[in-house]
Amino acid sequence: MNTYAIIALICVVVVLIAAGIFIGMRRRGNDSRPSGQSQAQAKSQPAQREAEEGGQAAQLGSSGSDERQAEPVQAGSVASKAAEKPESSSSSMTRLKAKLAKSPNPFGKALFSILTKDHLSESDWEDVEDTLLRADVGAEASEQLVDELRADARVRGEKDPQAVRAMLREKLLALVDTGQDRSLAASRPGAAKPSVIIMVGVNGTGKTTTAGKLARLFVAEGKSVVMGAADTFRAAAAAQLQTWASKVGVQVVRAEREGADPASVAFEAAQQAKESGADLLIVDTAGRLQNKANLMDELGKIRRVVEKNLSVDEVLLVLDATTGQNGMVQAKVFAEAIGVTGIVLTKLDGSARGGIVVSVQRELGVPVKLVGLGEGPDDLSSFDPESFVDGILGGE
Ligand SMILES: Nc1nc2c(ncn2[C@@H]2O[C@H](COP(=O)(O)OP(=O)(O)OP(=O)(O)O)[C@@H](O)[C@H]2O)c(=O)[nH]1
Ligand SMILES: [Mg+2]
Repeated sequence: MNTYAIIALICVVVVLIAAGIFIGMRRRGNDSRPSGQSQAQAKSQPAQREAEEGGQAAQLGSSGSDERQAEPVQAGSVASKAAEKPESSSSSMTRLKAKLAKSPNPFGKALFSILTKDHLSESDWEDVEDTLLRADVGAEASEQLVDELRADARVRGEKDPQAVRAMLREKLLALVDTGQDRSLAASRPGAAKPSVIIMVGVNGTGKTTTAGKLARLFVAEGKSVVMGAADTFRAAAAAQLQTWASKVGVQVVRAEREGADPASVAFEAAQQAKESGADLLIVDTAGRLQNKANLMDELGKIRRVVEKNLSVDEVLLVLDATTGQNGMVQAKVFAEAIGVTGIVLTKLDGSARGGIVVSVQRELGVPVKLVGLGEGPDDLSSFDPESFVDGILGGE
């Protein structure tokens, strides 16, 4: 091989080596980026997420459109917000029983301190009666309790404070009446489906708030609820109900304009509750003064139109515990206008006059079924006479 051939061969080898190095460097550069496969995955993951989100959005969209069909106004707010999980009824009962037992109307405590005196004078007995009257127990019941206490040999002879307390507790329990059925018709075995609850009362007693709290309680029990905003007096009233309902994913049937006929909303709500097979229909009504005859007639009409589709199981009269004996006058007129099956005593958390429980039950012959113990969403409790009496007796 001559010199030229050797040089040519070396040049070829050098070129081949250089080409090899160049290709190797390109490979390494490529390895620092995703391989063909991982690039595809990196692309496919967001694509998959998009697809999933798209699917969820589509699902929300479809339920939103269901809501829109059922409830043309503000339907989106029900469907698009995640529903809150209300407190379970057993946990709220324990919490609220404790709250009720700490109620700020310890008139029983005042009675107790009089009754444990060494010698009870006439003026002491007058103090006992005054204490009962101030707590809104009502004249008739107060007199009866004083007579019973005076006649009771144990009071005259008993000096042990614990025994006096136990006796007083027993008498107050009898006055509050432990024998009544305080359950809501909707919660009884074999309840109608849908069961109907209509909320009534004068202005500002807590009807809408209680309707909202009640809906939460039923949702917590796994029941399906439809609400009817038959307070068409102010647009804000339906919006207020809608806010409560949206939090727990409940459908509200409401009028599209302020001033619409409340009975027609109630009729529509009953029809929708029936068609959708809901467990419950809760109808909120506008506050009204009991002396406005036309407004009281309107309540009767609301009841009658609902009854074209469903039977009305429960009419709850919502009374503000702080209004005292005025509440009694209201209660009677409402009972005549629409029939009342139970009383909700609201704002008991801020009232020193828990005795209204006794007077209203006596006056109407219907039990206090629920008590409002605050503005919080889960501050509604079934009325428990024992916790209530412990509350009015105050701590040991
Ligand atoms: N402290 C306390 N406040 C309550 C309770 N129940 C309701 N409220 C408050 O009372 C006010 C009136 O409540 P609403 O539910 O709007 O009363 P309403 O009866 O629907 O009023 P109208 O529809 O205007 O007649 C609100 O500020 C509620 O938060 C309760 O049990 N305790
Ligand atoms: Mg209201």
